[in-house]
Amino acid sequence: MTLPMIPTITAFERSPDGGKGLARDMRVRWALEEVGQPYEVRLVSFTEMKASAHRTLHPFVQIPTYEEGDLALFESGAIVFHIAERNAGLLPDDANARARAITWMFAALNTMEPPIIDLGIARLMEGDKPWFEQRLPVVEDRIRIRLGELSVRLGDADWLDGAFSAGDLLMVSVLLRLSRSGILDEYPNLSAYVARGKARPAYQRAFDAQLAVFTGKPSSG
Ligand SMILES: N[C@@H](CCC(=O)N[C@@H](CS)C(=O)NCC(=O)O)C(=O)O
Repeated sequence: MTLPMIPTITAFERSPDGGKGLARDMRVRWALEEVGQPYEVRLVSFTEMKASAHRTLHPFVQIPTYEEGDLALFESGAIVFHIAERNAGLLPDDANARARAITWMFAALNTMEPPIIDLGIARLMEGDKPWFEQRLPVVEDRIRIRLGELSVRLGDADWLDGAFSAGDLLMVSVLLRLSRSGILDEYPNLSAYVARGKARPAYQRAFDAQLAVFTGKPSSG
């Protein structure tokens, strides 16, 4: 089933990562590309994002948001879930397999993402603190614990539970945030897993579209 109208998402006019796929509209774009749903993007400046019109859409005044008719959603995980529920391709038909895929969506956002975000925050906001060098290994080791466990579970499988699902889409999106840290390289099967995600044509289209916002060049997709 196809969504009845073209949804509009919000994204940064100037993403802090320079359009390298780390802002969270990327995971929503990727999900929309996977299911073949066209979408529109409303770019917002930081000032616009913090203004009252956006606050009506997003109580925490962040991106991404998702509007489809009279439905307005926030939280990238909820948006990806909405897309996956209403379109074929991101959640299995079998009820148990579907529940497991949804479990991986939560695991990506609730278990894996928080320590990874902590590292980003530590680097960005605590780098000048006298205790930064002591805290950094603690933060990194918390990530390593989770990566080690995930690595064991993935083993030599392509995806976390059978076919590619919204669980993989979110997990790869979250792990991508480690790209610049080098930590992911310590887990070759996870590096290969992320590379498999990035190699998907839908990911490539989403990435190109996000990067095009930054470069000003139209995406090829
Ligand atoms: N849990 C939210 C997090 C959203 C979020 O942190 N968005 C970032 C961009 S990736 C943002 O808008 N940051 C600006 C801010 O928080 O002021 C989600 O997954 O959608």
